[in-house]
Amino acid sequence: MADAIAVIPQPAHVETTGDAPFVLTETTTVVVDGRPDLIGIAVLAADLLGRVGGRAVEVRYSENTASSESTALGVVRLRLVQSLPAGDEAYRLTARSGRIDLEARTPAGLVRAIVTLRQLIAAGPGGSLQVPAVRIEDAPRYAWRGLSVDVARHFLPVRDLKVVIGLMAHYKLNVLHLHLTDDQGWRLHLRSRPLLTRLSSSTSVDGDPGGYYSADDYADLVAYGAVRGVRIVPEIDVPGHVNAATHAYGDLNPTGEPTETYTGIEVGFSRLHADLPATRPFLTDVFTEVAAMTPGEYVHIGGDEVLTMEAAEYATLVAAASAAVRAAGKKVVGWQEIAHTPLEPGTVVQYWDTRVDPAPFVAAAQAGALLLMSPGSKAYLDMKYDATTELGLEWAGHIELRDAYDWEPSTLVEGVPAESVIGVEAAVWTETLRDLPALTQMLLPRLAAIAEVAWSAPERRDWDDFRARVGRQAAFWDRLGLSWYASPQVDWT
Ligand code: TNX
Repeated sequence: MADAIAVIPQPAHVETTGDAPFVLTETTTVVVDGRPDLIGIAVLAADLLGRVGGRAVEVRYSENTASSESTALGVVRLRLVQSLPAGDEAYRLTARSGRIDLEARTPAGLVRAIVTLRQLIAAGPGGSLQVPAVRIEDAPRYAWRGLSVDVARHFLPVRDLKVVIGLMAHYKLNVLHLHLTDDQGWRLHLRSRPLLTRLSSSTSVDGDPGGYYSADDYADLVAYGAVRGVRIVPEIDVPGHVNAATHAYGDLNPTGEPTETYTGIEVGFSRLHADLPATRPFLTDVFTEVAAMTPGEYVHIGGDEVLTMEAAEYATLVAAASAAVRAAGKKVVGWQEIAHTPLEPGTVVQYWDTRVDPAPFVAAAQAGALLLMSPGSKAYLDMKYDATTELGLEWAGHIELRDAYDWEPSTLVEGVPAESVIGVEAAVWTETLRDLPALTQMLLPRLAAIAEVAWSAPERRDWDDFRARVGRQAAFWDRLGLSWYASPQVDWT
């Protein structure tokens, strides 16, 4: 029975009880208290279970079903309880014949329980579907478990991003970081700055088609993520990577003229100017509006790869962007390079460039910054798997599945205080990835590895065990019609 349990990421505590399994039948019903914040989750659970079973699963609200609950076989009961260990995403799952209990302190915890349940469903005798009798208690290691997606180099429509959000939720990731702007395109419509999308959204790398999210599209993504326990962190990348902005608003340039569109893949050439009168109003407008559209706590200001600017001007512009974000009531996230500037305590600094001296990054942590770990050589899922991989880049090396799995976020950078690390984020840059199949080919299977690094306690992680579990994910990806990479490190079943 134990090998029927192949959950990714590995839960904190799993105990098989040896009882008869729970069998999914046409009477399997999701039962939940009729609280408004639980209805969406119950519908999600019924939807996910129904898809696995190939037939609709009903939802019942418990005040109407007190009697049927005790008699009906096949109840999946969702409940909020206060008795679990602290942590918004902790949950308990108890499965036995006729009844499964999913308990958590918050709706987000119930979502984690639901995807664990979904992963436990396996083929039983006679074509049945069953869940082994098991008791699971689980909670994440890190509060921030993210994926950064570059929708600027190539645009991904909302329907494709929803597939990505679904995959993230399936592996208990909880932050979708959207890299919304870069030299090649501006992907979010802002009422305060309409020319950004009007003039700079139709371009992409290599002359491919562009696109942008309307305010309604963005709200739709936020809502789709919220039901699945995935929050959106929008990134507006400044003061470099801004050619889409300087193309739309010529007053951001010393000449006063718009820059040309850019569809190549060089980095580091575009920039804002601290001494131009248009610059600060631009930062204020953009960050204020993006913050207002975003219910989550964080807004990302970018800050990476500004190769043509003096340190003092860079620091001035990072401070101006940060001030606009804070004035709008949000916390600041920025790439590693912002560690070269004075930071307010609590600023999140995202480590990525494994080629440079990490001393400023370590110093920022010692001065009160929080660290998000996205090491290019482990977590950059746009890196090729090996020399034969058709798509992707190579500047941080090749990343096979085991490379993405076998690393420890708290000790990767020497001298970092372990308690400063708030989480782990994978990143996928899209210079060479022009659509969803290309994207998932790079994400799968490595996203599952990063998810386990972020969720599971170090003593619960084991490469050979992960290898066996991930081998059983292929059927799920195939069922969703997703393209994925058949790593030779895994026996795919
Ligand atoms: C570095 S990571 C970049 C991106 C590129 C990526 C390609 C970071 C903060 N900047 O602009 O797309 O490498 O792997």
